[in-house]
Amino acid sequence: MKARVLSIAGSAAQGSAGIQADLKTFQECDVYGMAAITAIVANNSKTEQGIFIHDKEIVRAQYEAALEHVGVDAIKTGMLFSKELIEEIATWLQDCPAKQIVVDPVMIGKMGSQLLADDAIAVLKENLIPLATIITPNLYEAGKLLNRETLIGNVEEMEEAAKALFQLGSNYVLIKGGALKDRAVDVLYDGETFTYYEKPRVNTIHTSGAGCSYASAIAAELAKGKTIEKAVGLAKDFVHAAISHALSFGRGVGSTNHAARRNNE
Ligand code: PXL
Repeated sequence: MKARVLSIAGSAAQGSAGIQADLKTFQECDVYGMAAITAIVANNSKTEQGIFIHDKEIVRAQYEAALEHVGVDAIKTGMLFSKELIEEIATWLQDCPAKQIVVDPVMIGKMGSQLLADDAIAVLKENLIPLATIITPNLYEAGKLLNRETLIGNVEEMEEAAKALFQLGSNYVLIKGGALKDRAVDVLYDGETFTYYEKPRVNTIHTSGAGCSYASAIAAELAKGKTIEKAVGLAKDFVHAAISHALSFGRGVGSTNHAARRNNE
């Protein structure tokens, strides 16, 4: 049977991030993609109110429909926004049939949208992260989860942070170093050993959706039965290609290019 992956995340109307990025990634990774949409993000430069959070009943209905009609091998979570939604989703995931759960602890979008409420960090840490196979914070998110005052700035600090985050209860921690000054290196920790994933830094501002796509590609590879170490490597290659061939639409931050690996192989 085709591997099945469900994303529980927000819709990013501009198409680069969120559910849109997740589904494009699932397709490129040749898994069957599904979506339970937690919120609609429709920010633009002229409006103040562009974020609409779904009630938990709306998210639950989608989750149950996906599981009943198709079933699921892996779940990826992205923008969950509220304490209430995270508490609710954690109760479903406690006894869900997915063998792999990828939690991307998104907090702020590339365009500055707030994707996680300030009072939701505690339940993310206490209720959801312990259920995760792997969590995929960037440097900023890792720092926030650990109440760090200063930004994580080098590989040694990433290792330290990965050890501390591992205590929250996921099986693996992947800290993404995309925001490091000199190297684009990511650090995977399994409680014993570190694995490093490094690619040359790509000089572009058009990286919207990179984090969503990375976590989704990991979920897709896990659903197909790859080990974590292999899944992260394949996902890193996918996202590196997507950033190397990023798309600009002539204004602001452009999109990662999900078709890049396929078009440039
Ligand atoms: O890139 C993070 C992200 C995740 N989810 C949604 C988003 C964004 C960024 O804009 O809109 C829904």
